[in-house]
Amino acid sequence: ATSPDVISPDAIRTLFSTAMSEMYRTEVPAYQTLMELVSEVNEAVLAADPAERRRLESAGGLDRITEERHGAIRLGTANELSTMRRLFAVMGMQPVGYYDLSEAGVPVHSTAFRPVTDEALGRNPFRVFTSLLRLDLIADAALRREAEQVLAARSIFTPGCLALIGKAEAEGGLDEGDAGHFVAEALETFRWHSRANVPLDLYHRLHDAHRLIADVVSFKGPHINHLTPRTLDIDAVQRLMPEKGISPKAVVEGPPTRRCPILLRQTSFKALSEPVDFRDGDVDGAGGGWRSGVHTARFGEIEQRGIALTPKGRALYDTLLQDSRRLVAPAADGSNAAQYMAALQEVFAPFPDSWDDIRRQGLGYFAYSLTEAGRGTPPAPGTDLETLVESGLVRFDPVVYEDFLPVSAAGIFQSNLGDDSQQDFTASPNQQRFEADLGAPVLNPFDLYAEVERASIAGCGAAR
Ligand code: OOG
Ligand code: NI
Repeated sequence: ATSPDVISPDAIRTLFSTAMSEMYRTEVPAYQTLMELVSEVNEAVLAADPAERRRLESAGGLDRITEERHGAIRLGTANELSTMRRLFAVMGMQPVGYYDLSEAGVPVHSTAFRPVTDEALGRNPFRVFTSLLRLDLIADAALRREAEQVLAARSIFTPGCLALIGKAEAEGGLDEGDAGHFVAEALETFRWHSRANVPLDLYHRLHDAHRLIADVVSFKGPHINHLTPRTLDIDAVQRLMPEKGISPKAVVEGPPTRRCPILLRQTSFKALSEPVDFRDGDVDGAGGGWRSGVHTARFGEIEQRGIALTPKGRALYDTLLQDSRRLVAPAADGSNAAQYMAALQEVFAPFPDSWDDIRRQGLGYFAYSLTEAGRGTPPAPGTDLETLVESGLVRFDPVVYEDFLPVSAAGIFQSNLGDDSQQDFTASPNQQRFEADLGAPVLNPFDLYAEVERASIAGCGAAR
């Protein structure tokens, strides 16, 4: 039974995302600089485009833009992943989508924990891209066993956090006091640790197998590796970053610049090299002392979100992206960045660039609502949707893409792992294994967008 004092999971999510942002700001000062730049650019965009400001205001999207951010973590074991699922559930975040990154040379597979209803997204869209390390892709069996032992011995959640997750499950939520404690305890899992869990020698061997393995295995917990604010003009932020002393990666991932933004565009700046103390002795700490070294893990990223595409739209996007990359493969050192961006722009020309064309061709999801005229003269239930749109009684707004893109994510990983870490793994998506480790199926993002569209049409009293 749900206790009467439980507060909304959305409120806990907001407490948590605020606390994470504060923590990251003090840990990574460049994040603060980036946040300031993004809010300047967003203000400028809205000042220059009053129509867009009004549209965002009326669609209820303006408030959330300054709040908006996502983060990312990388986990080591099935138990960590399934417990993380329970932790995020306390904050109303569900696993959505399956991303296989082995294909792109990164030995992980991932999901995004996020709110799933329109209402919850409107309150606070905070999400966490969560990857699980795939030790099965590591060739060296002895090293794999060593890594497994280190991971098996760590516990990334505080006892207090585990107790409160259990309490939330048993009582259908947390009251205000418990929610505050829960957020403080959960934050510990995401904190940076400047003392490694392993001796320097093992760190080097893990690092040689893949930098990502060292990042996951060597530490006490899955430090949050970036927090990403949302911008309304990613090209402007990319251009202005160097002026603020931040050097961005060479190319913006995702679709090209367009009038009608689709899916997700992302760029990041390089990870910081941070001092770390490694154990001097063996894994058990025998030997006593510490040796200093460095580790590169944490970075900054920005994103611009566009319309969620239908399976048909997404297939077109995937084809065009592949075509552009066949024409010009973006070099890790950025030497052909301009050619790549030009090729992208050119190859994407066939993708319609007006909301109405995107809608008519069934490429994107839209939310329908009654216009002022429509509210004045409510249409008879079951009136044909197109008729209502044509007669100006119903309007449509693009549904925002709330998820991630595997090729882009791989580009973000790569740019932060360093150019030396390009490695070939056999592509081996294994959603079944991922879901078994997660302890639940992942939700299908297309179903969620289709439901938003369907509900909006029903809300207008229209039929399709
Ligand atoms: C995650 C990289 C992917 C995104 O926004 O696509 C990502 C990671 O580096 O752990 O953050
Ligand atoms: Ni990210």
